[in-house]
Amino acid sequence: MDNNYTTYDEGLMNSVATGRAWRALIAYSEKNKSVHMQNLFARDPDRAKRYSALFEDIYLDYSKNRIDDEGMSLLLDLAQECDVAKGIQRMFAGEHINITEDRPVLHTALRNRSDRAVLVDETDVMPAVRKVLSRIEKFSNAVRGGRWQGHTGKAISDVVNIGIGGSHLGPQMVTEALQAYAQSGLRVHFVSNIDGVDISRTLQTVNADTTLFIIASKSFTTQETMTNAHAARDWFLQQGATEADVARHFVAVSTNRNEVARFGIDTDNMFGFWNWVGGRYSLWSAIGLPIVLSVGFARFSELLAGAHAMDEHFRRTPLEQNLPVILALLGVWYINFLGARSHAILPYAEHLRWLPDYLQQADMESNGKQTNLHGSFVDYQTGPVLWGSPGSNGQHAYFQLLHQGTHLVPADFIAVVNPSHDLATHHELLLANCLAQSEALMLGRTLEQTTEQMRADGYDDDTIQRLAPHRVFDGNRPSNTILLRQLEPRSLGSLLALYEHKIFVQGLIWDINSFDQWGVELGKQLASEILPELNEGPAQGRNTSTRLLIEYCRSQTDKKH
Ligand code: G6Q
Repeated sequence: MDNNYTTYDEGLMNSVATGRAWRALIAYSEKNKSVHMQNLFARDPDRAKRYSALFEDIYLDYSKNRIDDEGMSLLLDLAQECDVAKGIQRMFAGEHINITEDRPVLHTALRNRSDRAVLVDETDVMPAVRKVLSRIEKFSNAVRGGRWQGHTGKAISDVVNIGIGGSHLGPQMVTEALQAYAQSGLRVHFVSNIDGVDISRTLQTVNADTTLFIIASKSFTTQETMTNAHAARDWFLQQGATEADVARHFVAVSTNRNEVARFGIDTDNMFGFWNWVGGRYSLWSAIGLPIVLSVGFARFSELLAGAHAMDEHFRRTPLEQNLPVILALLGVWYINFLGARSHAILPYAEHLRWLPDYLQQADMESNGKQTNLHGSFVDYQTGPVLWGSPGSNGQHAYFQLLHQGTHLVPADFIAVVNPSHDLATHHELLLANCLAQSEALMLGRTLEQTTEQMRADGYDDDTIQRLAPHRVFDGNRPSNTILLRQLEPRSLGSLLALYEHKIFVQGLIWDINSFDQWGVELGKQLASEILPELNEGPAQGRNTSTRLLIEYCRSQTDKKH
């Protein structure tokens, strides 16, 4: 589709939903929506061989999806019609594809391991990227080696990263994921919430003279981060340190040198990045500093290399074999043609416990959009509600709905073949559960099978008749399974880049800008208006609901401070 329409009405008329491929998919979905995956496997016993791929140490099985070759080829037609291949090239070429902020989108440059230049407005950004990486390497080696010392001459034992959103979720998730590679003796903490509980309970566990604070904020003006950063500095000074000691204990990661200096951090201790790195895509930049401090620069480089390998796959592989494209199209299939509204991320790996939170931001902030690139409201669904938590815990909680609920919830099961611990039985149980769940979701259990099973278990006919319907699973519930041979920096880097690009491809299909986040603005603006009203009372014209809530808070506040 040639996206050169410019007005609101033209945008609507040229909606992807009016295109040939979209209409063909609607017709296909009407014909095929009740086809059971069991039949797809029966018709095509080798299906899983064709609907799977190996990318280095990552095995992706997408055979448990409600789609056949005809459906896949129609989805690929849709990708062609939306010019996905051109969209990918435009991103790597540094075009200003973030049109509402007039910026290129080049987090891929941060992990570019090749000799290729990456041009932003005709300037190669790679020398600057390498320079920051080399400063990070030096600094992290000094901290980890005990040469960077606190103001009393002791080595650093604790790192506290203060940041929120994109300056928090990625580093926290990767640091946890790579715990097996962490340097013992250096603890890394993360503080993000404006709820004072977060910073105060963290400060209770550290000593001022051996703690390094990283203030991570692209803008260095984010209310939550700056409030927590000031609280940390006040606490630090109350512990007997002086203003002059701040430089040994506070470093900044930011794009805003002036604000960093204004806060009182020596700009020699600032690690920069650039406005072409979106917050939720920034863990590959200096925002990854806590990761480097935890696992060391060499491991961080492997993470970058893994992501780069996926970038190369993404930009060079034909659409039909391109893993991010395949995952994106399957997601579009469920959302736009089978009515799914959410997508579950189910890592069967405790070390990946923050992955759902991280992907929640990556996906929902990127594709939770209602306006297309031409300013029209879209007339189709866009990004799903993304949610999840580590297995097997979820099996004892919300899996009931996944198996027998009325919603269609496609899921990604993510597991690691070789664990980082010696508890072999635990790990086999974990893996068996993961594989069993996706199979159960796919197969289900018919009334006849249930009846037969209950009869074999010795139930009488009355009980069978009464209970069997409750024990039926209709199955046909789709999932992808992603197996990492091992949870190591390289495979993790590839996995994360796989999801980043999946999200981007979906944005291309939905004709939206995946790289801005205007939806978070209004709440922020209202919070600053309401803040003084908590003391002074609600402003004239405030709606009754918020007015009464403010008044209730005011009337019930204990006046102890
Ligand atoms: C991410 C968003 C958002 C951002 C935070 C923190 O893409 O832009 O989550 O990362 O609001 O912003 P700062 O890094 O500027 O503090």
